[in-house]
Amino acid sequence: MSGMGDRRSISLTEGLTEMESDLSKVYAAIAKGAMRIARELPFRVGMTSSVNPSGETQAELDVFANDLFAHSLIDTGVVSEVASEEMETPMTAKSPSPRMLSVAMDPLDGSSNITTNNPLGSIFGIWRGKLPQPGRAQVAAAFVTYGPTLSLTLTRGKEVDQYIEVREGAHKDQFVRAHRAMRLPEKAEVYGIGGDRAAWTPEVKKFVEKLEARKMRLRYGGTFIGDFNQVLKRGGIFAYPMLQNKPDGKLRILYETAPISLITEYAGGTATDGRGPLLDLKPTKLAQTSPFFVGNRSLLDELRRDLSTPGSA
Ligand code: FDP
Repeated sequence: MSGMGDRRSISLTEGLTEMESDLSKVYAAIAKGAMRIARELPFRVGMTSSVNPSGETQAELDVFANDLFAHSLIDTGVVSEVASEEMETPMTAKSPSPRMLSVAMDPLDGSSNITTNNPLGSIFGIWRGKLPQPGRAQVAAAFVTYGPTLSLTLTRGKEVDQYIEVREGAHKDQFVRAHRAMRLPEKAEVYGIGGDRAAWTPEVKKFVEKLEARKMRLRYGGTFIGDFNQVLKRGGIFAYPMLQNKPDGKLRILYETAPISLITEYAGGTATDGRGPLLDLKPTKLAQTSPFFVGNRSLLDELRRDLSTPGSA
């Protein structure tokens, strides 16, 4: 992975010139929205009385982030459809066309962390044409972390770059490239597995016991994006597996796991639902969930072997 800062600081505006113009407009809208949300965060920590399509009570910030991103993405003029974890039906452009881009997003990942001041995120998968489509068909993907720093990680061709917001100096209030062509480190350091341990399948339980025996570091903060970002930087595995009472796990394919799987593959890692590549799943519903495991190839190969030999993992 490249170190902090290229020799000369590259701003996001410069980085976007290396991309197709419709995609650069989408990334610019995401960057602008992310900065706005980061500034609003301290003032919007309440809950609303409404629920999202998955039945979860919406936080004020969920609604704010959803409206902001959905409108600004449609306003780029290159996006025909925005599907979101927070909307029952997608928002569409006035004159949609199959050649235009479609965005599936989780506008605010990890809402339960709002009140505790832990990291939050936003996730975006970008396709051409109507959704749902398999993750493999994505033209690009991006995620934002709202943490000690505001970062924007995005695919550029088949590479992954990470930008951070600069708070002083010549690039004040701009995103500047901190990492170009990121790669997952070979050494796997951290792991974070969601769901009730008692509800894990015996194979998942035994796999995790092996990670523990190797003294890998447990990192589970309750925001998928925050936890995944640690895997991207430190190597390891994040999972929200199949549970005894929830065989399809919790995380949504289009809004959450497909975009992160694309980013992971471009950074040299891989992701699976426990049966095959996550990116090859063909969701038929926008909010469809699946079991999810993402991280270093070597660990995921090991997991695949353990999952395919039930009881003897
Ligand atoms: P949240 O419910 O707070 O929105 O997207 C769902 C998600 O957060 C992920 O960000 C997170 O990894 C996971 O759920 C946490 O679920 P658990 O509370 O079951 O651990």
